[in-house]
Amino acid sequence: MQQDMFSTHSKRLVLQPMVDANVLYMVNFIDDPQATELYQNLRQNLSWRQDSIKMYGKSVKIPRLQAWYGDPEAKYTYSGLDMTPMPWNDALMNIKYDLEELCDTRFNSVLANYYRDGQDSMGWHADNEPELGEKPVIASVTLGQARDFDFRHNVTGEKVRFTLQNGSLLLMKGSTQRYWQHALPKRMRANCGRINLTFRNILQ
Ligand SMILES: O=C(O)CCC(=O)C(=O)O
Ligand SMILES: [Mn+2]
Repeated sequence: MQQDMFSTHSKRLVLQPMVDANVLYMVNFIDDPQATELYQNLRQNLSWRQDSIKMYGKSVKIPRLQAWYGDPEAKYTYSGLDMTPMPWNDALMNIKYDLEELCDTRFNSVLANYYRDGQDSMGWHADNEPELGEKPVIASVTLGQARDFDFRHNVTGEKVRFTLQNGSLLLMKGSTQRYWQHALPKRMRANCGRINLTFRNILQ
């Protein structure tokens, strides 16, 4: 009994019941006040940029700001954008170390996304670029406004929704990227900002 009571308050990575996937969720990877402080720090101090992508021959601004940090060799092509990493700062490096210990994996880069409000979003996609390898481990940390995050199975169309909380960690492993896409839909009522950090390992 006692142990159960404690375990609900301890930090736990919980395996999610999804077929063809290996998804784990931890509500409080970073405690609330610390996560909010980190949100403010990163919002002010990361080198945010708003990239454009070509759609039907037209240049369209993506609906969020992004920044790419990592080891110098961790170059990445994302939606046709060539991302050369900026050097790690202390805050990102500390999170990376904590994640590497928790997940027993190496990460050499992080894509930071800043959703300024509920109008900012990310469409359906999988993190399946060849430079991530066959079964990438992707550690996704949320700071700031809680937002819905959807998965959709490529074959059955099954949908699974998470509401990613301030300070939470979503870990995607195994064949998750092969069988499922994910998206961050717009939310009219979300009027605060959210930063998402997806730690990745780019293969050389
Ligand atoms: O903001 C999120 O939670 C998702 C970000 C994402 O899917 C990505 O960066 O590839
Ligand atoms: Mn993604």
